[in-house]
Amino acid sequence: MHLQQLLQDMNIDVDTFPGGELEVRSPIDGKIISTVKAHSTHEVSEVIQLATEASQNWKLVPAPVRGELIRQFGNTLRQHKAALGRLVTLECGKIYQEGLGEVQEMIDICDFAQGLSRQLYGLTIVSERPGHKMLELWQPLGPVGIISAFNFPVAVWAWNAALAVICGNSIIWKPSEKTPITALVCQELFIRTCKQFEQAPDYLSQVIIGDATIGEQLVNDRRVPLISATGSCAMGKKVGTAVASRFGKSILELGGNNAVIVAPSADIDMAVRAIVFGAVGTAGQRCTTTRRLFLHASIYHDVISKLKKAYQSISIGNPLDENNLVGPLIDKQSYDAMQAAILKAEAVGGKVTGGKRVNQESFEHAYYVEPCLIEMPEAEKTIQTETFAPLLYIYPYTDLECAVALQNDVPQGLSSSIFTNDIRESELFISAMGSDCGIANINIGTSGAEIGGAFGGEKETGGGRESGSDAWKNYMRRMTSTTNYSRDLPLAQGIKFDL
Ligand code: UN1
Repeated sequence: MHLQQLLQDMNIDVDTFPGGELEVRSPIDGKIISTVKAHSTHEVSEVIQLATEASQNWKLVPAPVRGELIRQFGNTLRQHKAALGRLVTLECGKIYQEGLGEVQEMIDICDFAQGLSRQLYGLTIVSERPGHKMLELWQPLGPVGIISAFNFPVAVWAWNAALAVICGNSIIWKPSEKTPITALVCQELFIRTCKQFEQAPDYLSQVIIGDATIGEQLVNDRRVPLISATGSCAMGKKVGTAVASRFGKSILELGGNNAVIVAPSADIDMAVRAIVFGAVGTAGQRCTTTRRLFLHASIYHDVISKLKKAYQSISIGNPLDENNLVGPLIDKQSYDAMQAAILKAEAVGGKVTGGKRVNQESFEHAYYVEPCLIEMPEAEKTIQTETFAPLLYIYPYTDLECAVALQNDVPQGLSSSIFTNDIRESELFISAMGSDCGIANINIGTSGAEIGGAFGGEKETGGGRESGSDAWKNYMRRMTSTTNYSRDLPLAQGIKFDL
């Protein structure tokens, strides 16, 4: 699959991207597919200036008209879904079905955002003073910086971009340096849509390419009131503190350490399917990947043997081949981290099944691995770190409240799920005594969230919410306005101040 062909399929001129010093490799075979030019510090500053000017114009366009642009962008994506899905696969290595799923997620958020563009509702609030009324209004922010990770190279940008744009902001995208081509292509498709749309100002959307220093520059610039960042907890800590130190706003969507609990009453076959998809999908490289499994002692062996059987049937290989369910890891660094985690688990008595490198002869410079199950000794403290690889740590439990406590006993708080047919257990799980995560599912796995809900998690996951529900409010500033329509000037709190 050649990059040139995919670009042609989307009517993108190959010369649109001048080559440069940054090499882009496909994890499918580890070979260079293109080079791209990184932005200089001066250029990034210029981009921010242009974004500031664009936002001044865009915020004057009525929100439903802004929504119309996003509707049209959704249609552009529909037109190129297959080619863009393939490009996602080529650049980040997820299987083609998942590449298509990612583009579908972009289309869905466009529809959602367009609907929202007529529903950016404020409030009317009764006043304690006669002849007064209060309003809560929502206003655009300005340029929004979006930092995205390699594992969802297009969908996470779209969640942020679609909402930020209908809310009246301009956008600046800093994609992962591992996946800049998908970003440049999405930008091209967005610009193409803007060109047909009279009210869209130039530079409404821009992309900056480069390493972490470019990201830091964006994060530290006061002209960018909101930074939405997706990535590791370590990255988020830096971004969050830097933005806070200049009193900017941030939306952080960071690491997870997501668990599934399987209770005695669960539909075991359903649970196994969900666990396998959650643990091995995207080769374990989703922030929502299932990383820990708590199995009730009464069903422990049954589930383990079914999991082992399922794991054996998983075909691993070229993600463009639709027979394969698991593609490569992103790079060697990721493979090394996985192997180190396996050794660490073995050292404390973990029983490891799988985890070995495969297809090395056909893909010398690519890293395909068997997904790995690790049965952990009961006494061992639940694993605290997220390794971005298909590793599933399994623990037995006897008491549900203890299992929930163990599930919560990690620094991260993104996604969680329980498989049970006992209403007492499922209600406990989503009660104040239950899961402490941003996402808590019942009889559904930890990954594959729909765009309609607010997406994000607690604790070191960063606390941000993106995508559905009222996440749009993060992309606007809240204004409280009190109007006096009386002939007096009564003060609040009954204060007398007579001149
Ligand atoms: C991510 O891995 O950063 O819920 C996002 C899911 C996807 C999004 C994952 N809809 O798995």
